[in-house]
Amino acid sequence: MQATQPKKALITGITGQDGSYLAELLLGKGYEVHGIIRRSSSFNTDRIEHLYADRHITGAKMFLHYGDLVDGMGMREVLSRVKPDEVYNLAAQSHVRVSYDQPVYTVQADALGTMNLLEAIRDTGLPTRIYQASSSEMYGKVRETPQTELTPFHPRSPYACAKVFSYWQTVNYREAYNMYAVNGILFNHESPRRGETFVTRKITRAATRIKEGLQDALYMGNLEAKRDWGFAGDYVEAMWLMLQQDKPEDYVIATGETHSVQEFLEVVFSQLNLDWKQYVKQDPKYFRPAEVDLLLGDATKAKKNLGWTPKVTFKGLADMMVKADWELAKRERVIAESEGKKVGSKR
Ligand code: NDP
Ligand code: GDR
Repeated sequence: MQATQPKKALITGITGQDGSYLAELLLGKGYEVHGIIRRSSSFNTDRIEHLYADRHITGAKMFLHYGDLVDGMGMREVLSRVKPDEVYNLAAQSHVRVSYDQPVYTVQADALGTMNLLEAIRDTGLPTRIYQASSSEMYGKVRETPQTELTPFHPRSPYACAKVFSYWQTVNYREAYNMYAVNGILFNHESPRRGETFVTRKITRAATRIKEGLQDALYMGNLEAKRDWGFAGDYVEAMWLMLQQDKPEDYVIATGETHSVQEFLEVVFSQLNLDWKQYVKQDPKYFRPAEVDLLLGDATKAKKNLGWTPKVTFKGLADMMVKADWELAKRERVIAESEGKKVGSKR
């Protein structure tokens, strides 16, 4: 009897926060995982280093391919070579503030990049399923709270406009070509692997470094914005579930709780027995030309159809991130001391 072939998944953005958790999840389920990585002059594979096995070793299950979403020809070439069962399009210039500095590039990667991928899949003629990383940022200037799959979009940044374009192209390829193409409208999700310039990680890095005497102040933007923050590890499971259904549909993924940036500051600094007001200063540089004031998602549909619910709470998430970053700060302190650098006293 012939052994069944493992399912093949292709992840764009595998080196990012979500890509690394998703690769871990799929490898655990026995998938052969392929990832697109960008050529970079310094290593950009830190988050997936622990998953990588030399391809010459028997049993290696993860393979990396150089590529860029902006390069449509390259995407076609990888798609037709790998022939994946499932594609997870997680690659993006994902920073909202940066999208104001690099609007055209953001649109090239986050909007046209998705088109390149959808077209490449259509070209192969294979029944490949695709997950598109849509975002709660698409709701922008919110028309109703909580936000559901039916809430209208009002994007407030070049990033969000690009994501709205990709959302509708995904819907259109589903309707026009009968492709299994779905949008996960994910609300903010964080982890110890979150990029260091996103607000939660910026706070946990700074607070723990302040605790270890490595920095004195934290410069921030708008502290009043409210977000529905969940744990990335929980959210990648929802991505996978969305591609395992009989019918392709779009889903909101959220915790159903909202908290302000200031509340996140309070929780994190108090875990370290510090008073955030003594260290946090505001810098206009971190304010956005247009802000998204309040996000709160309703994931009832995901709960009902996918059986998905978040496991990690707001407090649990902050604890997890503080713990990981405190370890990191302690190691940084040891290195700084061994190099004879001046470090402050422990607070
Ligand atoms: P990250 O910023 O951590 O990761 C982005 C990934 O995309 C990285 O692997 C990056 O590569 C890659 N990338 C960027 N531009 C290109 C390009 N032109 N071609 C190929 N690869 C590229 O994002 P997250 O993991 O947090 O998010 C994953 C996706 O989900 C993104 O599309 C994001 O917009 C979306 N999203 C995220 C949410 C969140 O709260 N995290 C919520 C809703 C949606 P490199 O390492 O080389 O920079
Ligand atoms: P967001 O996440 O824009 O929601 O996009 P981010 O963590 O960058 O900002 C959240 C809120 O915090 C406010 N803020 C600051 N933000 C940053 N980065 N730095 C600061 O110093 C600061 N001070 C206050 C912001 O103004 C904002 O209101 C994230 C990304 O992952 C997107 O890719 C994703 O689509 C959405 O989440 C859902």
